[in-house]
Amino acid sequence: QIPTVTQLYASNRLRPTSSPAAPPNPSYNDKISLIRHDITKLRVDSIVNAANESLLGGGGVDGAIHRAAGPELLDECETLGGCDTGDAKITGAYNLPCKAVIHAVGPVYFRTKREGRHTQLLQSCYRKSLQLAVDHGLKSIAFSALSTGVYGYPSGEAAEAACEEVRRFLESGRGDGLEKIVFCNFMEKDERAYEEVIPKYFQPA
Ligand code: AR6
Repeated sequence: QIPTVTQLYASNRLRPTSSPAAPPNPSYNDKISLIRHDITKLRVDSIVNAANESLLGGGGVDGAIHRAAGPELLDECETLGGCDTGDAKITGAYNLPCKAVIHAVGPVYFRTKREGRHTQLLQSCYRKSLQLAVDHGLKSIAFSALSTGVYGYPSGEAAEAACEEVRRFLESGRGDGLEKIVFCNFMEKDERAYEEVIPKYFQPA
């Protein structure tokens, strides 16, 4: 089971912050979850891969997803013609326990920060991925910590951008069809970052 924000407050794993960025909305707290896990093992409708513009695989979570899904995933990715940074494309999940894989291309931190586009591009990945899930009738979506590995995005800044965009998406009503949005981290530093940032956007009632 993947604990929701509501449950994480109840168990004291999340603590309220003194500097909230948005008013509390308890209905969101039942939709948002945080877990430290191998994303390829999650039984959710969709998982979000941290891909590159070629969509032809790579290391990190991308490599893990392609290995677990099997070679047919690459066959399908080859038909997609790549993907721009900040955008996302959806494929089947093949041997994975989820139903679909959303491949998002996060920004390379140092290059895009120089141009002042890093936040906007990372948030675009979250928004496009959420919209793809909604458009395909998928009820749950688990995000890997996009850009925080090889692409060098600092964990805290990435968690902030992600939570802000997810909150905005839910607030606009576009996420009404979604039942579960999971932040799936692999490294302790990323999970810590989410434990600090989530309370700013998803507060206890
Ligand atoms: N499950 C969940 N998260 C994972 C897993 C896993 N099995 N393995 C790693 N992570 P990265 P990026 C986390 O480097 O920074 C690839 O080569 C990891 O700890 O995979 O967006 C692509 O092909 C980190 O927090 O992606 C691109 O070329 C997060 O996944 C490039 O890397 C993302 O780290 C993309 O770089």
